[in-house]
Amino acid sequence: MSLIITETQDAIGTIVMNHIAKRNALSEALINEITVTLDAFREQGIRAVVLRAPTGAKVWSAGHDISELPNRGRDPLSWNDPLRVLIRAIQEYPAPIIALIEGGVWGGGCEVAMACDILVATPEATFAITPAKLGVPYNLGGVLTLMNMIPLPVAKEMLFTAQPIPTTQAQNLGIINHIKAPEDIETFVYDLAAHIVANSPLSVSVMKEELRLLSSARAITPELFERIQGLRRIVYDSHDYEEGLSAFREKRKPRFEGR
Ligand code: LCV
Repeated sequence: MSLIITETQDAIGTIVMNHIAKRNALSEALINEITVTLDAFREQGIRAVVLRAPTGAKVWSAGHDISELPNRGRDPLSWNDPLRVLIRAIQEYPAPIIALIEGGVWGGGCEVAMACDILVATPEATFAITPAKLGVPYNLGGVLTLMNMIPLPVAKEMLFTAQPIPTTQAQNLGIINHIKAPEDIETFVYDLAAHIVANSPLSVSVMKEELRLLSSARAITPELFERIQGLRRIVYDSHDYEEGLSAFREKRKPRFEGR
């Protein structure tokens, strides 16, 4: 059974993440279906994509599929991790992708939403960045996404507390473009998409790629990179990393010991 629902109409493509039983946890299977669909949309010349959960969803995405995180001793968010593959596929898709957000957005789900070009959310939506809750070492790409989108003190609060922030605060921070009531959000998003597809697709796709390249341009020395990787290894080699995953599996609060 497919984990997504897809539709195309008038050069606008829609991908509905539809793995409700696992709250749209970003499993390799779900991610593969999304990336295969984006490839098909690219072939069809789709000029705007809407990425969403089903209407009225309480959870947009529960983030990385925790059951697929590797055991202690292996980088859980390396280059080839499916979540990183999906984020690059969204960022490199040659047309705008609009996140239509209802419900809670958790962990890597926030990165997927923030990788989209335009975000429109209902008032009830929330956004939580959760590696600290799981004992996971956030990766460089994820940290850079946050640094590009929100002021450092707010990024630190979201990362250190792992607590959700409401849509109003996300809009004040510029994380999301618009807040729309559940009964209005669909019409609004597809009107926005219609404006995009009426414009020059070459001009739009080149500007999207220029913005991606410039916003990811960061001078980083090999020493800096290796220091960061060494710091992250301390985390994913730790007892606490294993404790975070076990606690989720056993549906209990983690007991982190700082080792
Ligand atoms: C696998 C899940 C998940 C899930 N994975 O429903 O950003 S990082 O670095 O942290 C990155 C590593 C990352 O993204 O990590 C994941 C971060 N996500 C979270 O911490 C959210 C974890 N999920 C929850 O807190 C709750 O599931 C929410 C609040 C999303 C929904 O709560 P609700 O009561 O509606 P359940 O918790 O009962 O979940 C329903 C089923 O989905 C599974 C969960 O294990 C349960 O499966 P079973 O029915 O088999 O028990 N599930 C939920 N999230 N991220 N599986």
